[in-house]
Amino acid sequence: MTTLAIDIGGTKLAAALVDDALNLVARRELPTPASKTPDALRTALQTLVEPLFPRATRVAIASTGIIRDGVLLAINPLNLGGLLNFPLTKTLEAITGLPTLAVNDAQAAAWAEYHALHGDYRDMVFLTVSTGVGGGVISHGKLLAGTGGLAGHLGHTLADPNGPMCGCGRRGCVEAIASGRGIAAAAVGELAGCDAKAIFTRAGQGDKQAIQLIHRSAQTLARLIADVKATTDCQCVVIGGSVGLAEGYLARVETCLAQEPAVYQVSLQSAHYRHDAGLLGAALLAQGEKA
Ligand code: ADP
Ligand code: BMX
Ligand code: ZN
Repeated sequence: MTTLAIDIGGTKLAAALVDDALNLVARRELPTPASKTPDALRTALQTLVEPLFPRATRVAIASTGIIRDGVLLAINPLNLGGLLNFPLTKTLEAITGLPTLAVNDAQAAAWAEYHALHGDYRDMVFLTVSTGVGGGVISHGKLLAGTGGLAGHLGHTLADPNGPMCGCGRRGCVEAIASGRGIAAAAVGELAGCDAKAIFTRAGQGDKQAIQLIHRSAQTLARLIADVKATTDCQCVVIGGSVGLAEGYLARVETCLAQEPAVYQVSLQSAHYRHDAGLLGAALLAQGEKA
């Protein structure tokens, strides 16, 4: 079977064809439209998948947002230009005529990364530091989705009660500080208006504010990881997303985590599948569904 895998993030849309051996070909990417109206996302998805779906037998989507009954419900609508909900499976079924499965992006990536681990792992947590901060929890070898799809939304745990407002309506979430959007939102002066990617470039050139903004993100993520260790007793935490995979970021998180008491220490790894973890996890989950 050939799966058309789609990854919907707050910044970019990706799609590729994935075979049963998890080989990924014909990968395409487009920017995520920042629009409150579902039409813009529908049109972008159609453009993205049009050259691919004639070669596929099913569709598997990893998407930002809470995925409930095939519908995307934003917990942080600001990450999607204000879009609150979107009928994901219905839209892709209408475009492609193929059976479609949808799952949260970080949950999907967690599933792929769990399968890439070597050794006797039963409990692991995946964190994406990207437009937002997402999470996926594997407990006793099972992916936790929760009854309503909310499980693993670790970016919306509390980092600082006096911190910035989060788009989810809560003040001081991890996401509001550590995510790409959170890093960019805190920039002032010369760096005001820069995105996280540009801030990483400036940090590489020695800019003090840029280095401090990245440190604040890494410190916040490390504290979250200590909380995650206390909650799940996971054997490892895997980090993905473009911020999470940026050069030097994981090392900073490791340095911050090392300052926590020994009981909270856990091994950290970069995502084995890098930027394709969501695509491959969705494809794997579709393989596991007996049609
Ligand atoms: P999505 O959230 O759509 O899944 P990404 O994982 O690419 O997409 O995350 C987007 C965020 O990562 C943005 O805030 C962007 O500025 C930032 N970013 C993209 N590329 C890099 C990079 N090379 N280094 C650091 N940050 C990056
Ligand atoms: C947000 C939330 C999560 C998602 C996470 C990472 C929305 C639209 N998304 O916390 O569901 O997993 O961002 O998403 O509320 P990404 O866009 O950064 O990949
Ligand atoms: Zn929040």
